[in-house]
Amino acid sequence: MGYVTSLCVGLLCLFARGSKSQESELSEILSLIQALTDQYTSERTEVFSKLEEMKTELIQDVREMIDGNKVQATSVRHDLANLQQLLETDECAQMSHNCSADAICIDTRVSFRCKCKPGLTGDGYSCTDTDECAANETICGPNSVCQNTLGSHTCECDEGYAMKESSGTCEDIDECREGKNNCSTYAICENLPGGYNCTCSIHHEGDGFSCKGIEMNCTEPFKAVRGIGCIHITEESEEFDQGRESCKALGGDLFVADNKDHYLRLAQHFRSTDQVSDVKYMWVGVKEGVWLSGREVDPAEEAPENPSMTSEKCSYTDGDPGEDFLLWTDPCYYEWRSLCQQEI
Ligand SMILES: [Ca+2]
Ligand SMILES: [Ca+2]
Repeated sequence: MGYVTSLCVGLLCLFARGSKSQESELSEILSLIQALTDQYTSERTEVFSKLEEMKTELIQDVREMIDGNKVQATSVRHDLANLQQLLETDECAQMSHNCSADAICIDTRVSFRCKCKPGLTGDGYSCTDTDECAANETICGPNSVCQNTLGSHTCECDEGYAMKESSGTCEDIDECREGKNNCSTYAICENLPGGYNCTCSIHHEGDGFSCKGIEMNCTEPFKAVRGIGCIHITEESEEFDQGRESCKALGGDLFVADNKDHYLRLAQHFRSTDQVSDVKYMWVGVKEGVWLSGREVDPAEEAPENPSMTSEKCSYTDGDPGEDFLLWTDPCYYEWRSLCQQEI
């Protein structure tokens, strides 16, 4: 404040001394006023109000001097009018500024300022966009496409990917889990990076999007159960080896699940029927590496050979619909019924 005050007081003194022609002095004053105003445009309101106060006083002083001297009054009045007009004009609102179209115009007391829009660089009269995509190839992260825009850029995820808010990157959409797939009801959906696969389930054929059941030619007494196979439960309770022979005599062998899903489908089938409610335990075969209820079968411990057992323990299934359909072992001389399967 001290600087402004002393300078302005100095200007008034300069004018009052009358050492130069009034016209040139006024012009000098005006340009200094403008310089001061520009200098402090962006400063605090306190400075503005003080400056405004000083301007009013200065203009008043000049008016009084003109009235007193009656010298070149017209010219001085004209400059004063210009000064007032400058102070009152909003170049931004009147669109009389020459800021870049990509800049923001800010009105100041005697002029205006140009400021490039966010994301653009330049002096306000000319503004240039930065191509963030070219400047940083990894700005959008993996699995996305960067698109430069004026003042910014956008990141669009590749097809099959979606922006995950927690990580801020494009991650694979699990179409199978999220139900965003067109797989047939009779198909198995497999999630893949950026897509998914549909494969018709067992005993169905088609392209995965449209699947229909294939004909299952089971011979009596085997019954076709789609998704499981041709199966039959023996009437007699027998030891393991005898039960297996009974299956073979009917044209099949002991049931062996291909994988965990196959086994779960079998469990589901029995749960949905009351077929085994009075059977409970059935001899079955077992294959190495098959997972049952999340537990890996250890063939050495649970079922040494497939499907014939040479150890003293043989594999059976607990078919009680109220229980988990699990695989267990019992001494092979126990007598259970057998779950037989016929190859299609
Ligand atoms: Ca840009
Ligand atoms: Ca996917």
